[in-house]
Amino acid sequence: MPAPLNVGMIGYGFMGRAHTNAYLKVPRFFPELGRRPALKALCGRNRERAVDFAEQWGYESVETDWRALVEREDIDLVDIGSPNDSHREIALAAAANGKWVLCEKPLAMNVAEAEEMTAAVEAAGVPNMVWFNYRRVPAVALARQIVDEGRIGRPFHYRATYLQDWTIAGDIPQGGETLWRLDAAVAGSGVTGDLLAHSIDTAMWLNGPITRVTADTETFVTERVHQETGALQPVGIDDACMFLARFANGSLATFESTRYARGRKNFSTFELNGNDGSVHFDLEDPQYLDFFEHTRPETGGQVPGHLTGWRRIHVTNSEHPYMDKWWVPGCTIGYEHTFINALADFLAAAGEDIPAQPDFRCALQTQRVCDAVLASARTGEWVETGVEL
Ligand code: SOE
Repeated sequence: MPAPLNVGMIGYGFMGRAHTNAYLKVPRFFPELGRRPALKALCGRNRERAVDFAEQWGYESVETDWRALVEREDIDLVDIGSPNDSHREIALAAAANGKWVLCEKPLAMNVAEAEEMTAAVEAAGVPNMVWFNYRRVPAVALARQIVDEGRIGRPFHYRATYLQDWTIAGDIPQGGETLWRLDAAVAGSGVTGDLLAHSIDTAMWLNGPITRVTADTETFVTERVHQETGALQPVGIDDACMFLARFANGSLATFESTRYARGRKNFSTFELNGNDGSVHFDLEDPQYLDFFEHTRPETGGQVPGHLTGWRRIHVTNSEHPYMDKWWVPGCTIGYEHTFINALADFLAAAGEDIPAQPDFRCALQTQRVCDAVLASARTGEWVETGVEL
């Protein structure tokens, strides 16, 4: 029996739960992966809440200082599920201590931090990955398979939206444990880092590097009470962001994100249109992938005109990505499974000693696009992203 992989989880919020659930489930659904995660320690600043969380989810011990956690010899893997402004320092210390490092998205507050973190894990030679979980929606992975199989052909257009509506009310405060995503000092940015980072990661995974962008952002509520100080403070995040982009492969893109789209809860979509076909995905209907087939790469022949039409693929067959690990055809999986699938990919790659994707270097490219978007929104100019080609 291989040695357990001792996990030190930092953070007991939304992501602490999502990641912990993945550690618990992965050995049951991916039993071939060898090292089974063991919930060794949970780290959170508030001891009482950390103890409650540890008891509820089955962690063996509790730390309230992440520095103690990353130095513990009985920890193999450090998972950073704490707010964005803590990622850099924890990742550097974890890598220096030889730990495997998993980090919640976005990787960092900005490119400079992301570069430092990437250099640190690479110098330490430790397995690393960023939790861009939406790649692991089976329908999104199927889109990638369709691209790889040459069914899209020459790509022309990519279109992404990521819409939510939970910050419209002006009396929602900013900051503190629950609303740090609205505090620029902790989050780094608003929808650009929080939502568009997902869209950009998926876009570059499907359609290659984004080379240049031009963007505009808006902050609709400009002052909010800060939960920690009780004072009315300026809001520094982007509430909405839209940008145009060019991919290295010559295709054009539009991206739009906001937290002010009344009625949209976690509405993330993309569409890729190519010469030979198109794919469309909607995260609020995640078990489906829409595919339009024009040309068959197998024969090079066109689908007869009277038979063309969008095909709605219910992505639950055992032939579909990840689905042989889950239920019988027709039975769907959901949000939490994307984290389990991601963890399975990470463990499989680590077992073979190859980089799991998206690793820190890959997430650094997404960070480059995010920073270029924010820079463009400030200047109104097109900005080169500097993404590695
Ligand atoms: C923001 O509301 C948020 O929780 C993001 O932080 C997550 O990454 C996204 O998956 C769901 O929405």
